[in-house]
Amino acid sequence: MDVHGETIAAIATPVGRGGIGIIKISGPDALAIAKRLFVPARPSAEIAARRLYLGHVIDTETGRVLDQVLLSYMKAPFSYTGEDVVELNSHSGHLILTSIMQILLNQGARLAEPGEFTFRAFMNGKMDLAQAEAVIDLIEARSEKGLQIASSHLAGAFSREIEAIRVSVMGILARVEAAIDFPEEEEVELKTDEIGEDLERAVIYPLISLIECGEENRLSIAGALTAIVGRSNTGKSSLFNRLLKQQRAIVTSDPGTTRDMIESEIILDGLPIRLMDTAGIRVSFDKAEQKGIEITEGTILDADLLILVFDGSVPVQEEDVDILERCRGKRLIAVLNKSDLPPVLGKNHIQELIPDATCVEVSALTGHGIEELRSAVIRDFKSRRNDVAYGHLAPNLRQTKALRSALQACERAGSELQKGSPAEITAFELRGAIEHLGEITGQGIGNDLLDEIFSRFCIGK
Ligand SMILES: Nc1nc2c(ncn2[C@@H]2O[C@H](COP(=O)(O)OP(=O)(O)OP(=O)(O)O)[C@@H](O)[C@H]2O)c(=O)[nH]1
Ligand SMILES: [Mg+2]
Repeated sequence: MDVHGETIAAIATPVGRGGIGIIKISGPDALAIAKRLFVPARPSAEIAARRLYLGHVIDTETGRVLDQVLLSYMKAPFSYTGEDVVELNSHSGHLILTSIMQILLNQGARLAEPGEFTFRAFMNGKMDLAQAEAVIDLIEARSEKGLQIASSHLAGAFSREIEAIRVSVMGILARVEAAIDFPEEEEVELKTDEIGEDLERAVIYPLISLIECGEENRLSIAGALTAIVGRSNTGKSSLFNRLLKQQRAIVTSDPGTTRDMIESEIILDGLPIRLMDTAGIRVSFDKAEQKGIEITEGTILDADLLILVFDGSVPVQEEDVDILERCRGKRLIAVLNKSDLPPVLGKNHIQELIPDATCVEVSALTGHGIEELRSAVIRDFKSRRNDVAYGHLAPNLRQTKALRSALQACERAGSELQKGSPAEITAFELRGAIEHLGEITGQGIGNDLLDEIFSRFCIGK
């Protein structure tokens, strides 16, 4: 993305019919372009910043009135992008919005690329990269917790934390460099123990906490991946439909019904859960089913939690044990389904197979035990949330990678220091850590990476 003093425009509200639609224009010619199609209701009005003007948008070619609108103007640098910004609030219909957009483009604006408004805000120093990324998280937040985290990142809480750590590393680096530059002076002599302790307390420990927080809070933001797995015909799809409270997956009495994985979202106690219904694992010669089984195997590895379904009305079969083996090492809840039928399998049988797993008896057919299953899922996710130091912060994957690199550099710096290696080596590692921390807020970051980050945005943001 390149900002060449061009003026960009985009529809900022979702496509579809609604009360109000907003078109945003940003760049040096924003006001001049808007004025060509905007006719104020009070003709004498000069357009001042931060006021709302009622008027009409006209088709510049025919002079025909297109819509009644409200216009607002935010003068650079006091706007979202830091440039001159004009917003037009029109009625919201696909045709009216695209007609206004077309006129703006004819008058010299360029269609904004995805995320270009936020990109410009970043380039103009209105926000750093971590804050820009929080804009996407805010838009995509699916739970109360996710929203809280995104808004505190947007407000700069995460960036301030990173900056504080970076300043600590710079302070330590200055002490190490002083010892390199003035080796004879006693007061700048390298106090290895003291520096090592400071590094541990003010840098390494906070970095580890932040990384852990990312893990903890990722579930709140991205949604916890919960897969319903088991032998075919145990009632996985029926259970999936029950949990969703809708008939989403096809249920039949034939084994091998589900082939494609089906995903849907439910919110349990404020936590977004990405619930998956999978193909039952069994030996199959059907190509589509085999593919489905392969996908199930991958899903088992990725899932944060497995709901392993047994048919309680028949004895445990070889295929049940086979699936269980694939689930070893994963967090799982065992479900004994079909409790409406005469029981053959009991909780004690499951306990023998999987000693530490929670086991719930349900009937996907009647709904018996479903509430208990919901509670077991909630309990499982709640038990993972420890009291973390930065409960309102959560680095994303990119940020976590940079945090890890910074942490490793600092750990190496610490051990070189302890070994009594030349101070230059410690200094080198600390400089590396400073760079990695800078990547998080966007200092010295390459264009490719910027493009990749901003391409995740929608047009108009
Ligand atoms: N009696 C009874 N039947 C059930 C229950 N749950 C599912 N079934 C029946 O079991 C059969 C299989 O159900 P599905 O939900 O399709 O099972 P599945 O595990 O998704 O099967 P595949 O997709 O083939 O792996 C259907 O005939 C369901 O009506 C239950 O709780 N009680
Ligand atoms: Mg199924």
